[in-house]
Amino acid sequence: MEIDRYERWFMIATFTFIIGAALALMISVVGHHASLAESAGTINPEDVRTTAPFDAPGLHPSTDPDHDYDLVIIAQTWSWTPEEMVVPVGANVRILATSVDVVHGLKLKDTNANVMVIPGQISEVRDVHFDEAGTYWLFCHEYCGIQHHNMAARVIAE
Ligand SMILES: [Cu+2]
Repeated sequence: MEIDRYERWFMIATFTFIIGAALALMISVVGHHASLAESAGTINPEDVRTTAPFDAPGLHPSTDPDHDYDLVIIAQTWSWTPEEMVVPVGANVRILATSVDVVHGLKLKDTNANVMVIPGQISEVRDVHFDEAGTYWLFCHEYCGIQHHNMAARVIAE
């Protein structure tokens, strides 16, 4: 069977791209510990501020044996509570987040934390590491209204 030269190159390029994408996915999962967020339960959005652990947002010793700390975060239009958090460098942190109003998105720059924050749901991100001292910006990545672009907080590793 005769295959046209350009068609052959196109097939090779397509095959190479697919293999490359599969390799990139494997490197993300194995090398960088990328994983889907796990369901950590439900919560009544109206009772968030009086329900543990969200009645005390911020950094606490973890209740999970695999983690050093729990970072408890509440999302609301258009801010995060707390707006500034301090974590020890090198700590293995579990993030627990929920929303009291609309759907938000939690993206902690330079970490693996990237999760939807949905009213009624508790979002959990496991194995968040702060290997270098500095400021890690926390952004909302789900459009949530006119001040969405100002919805930021920071985690300071020191
Ligand atoms: Cu937003």
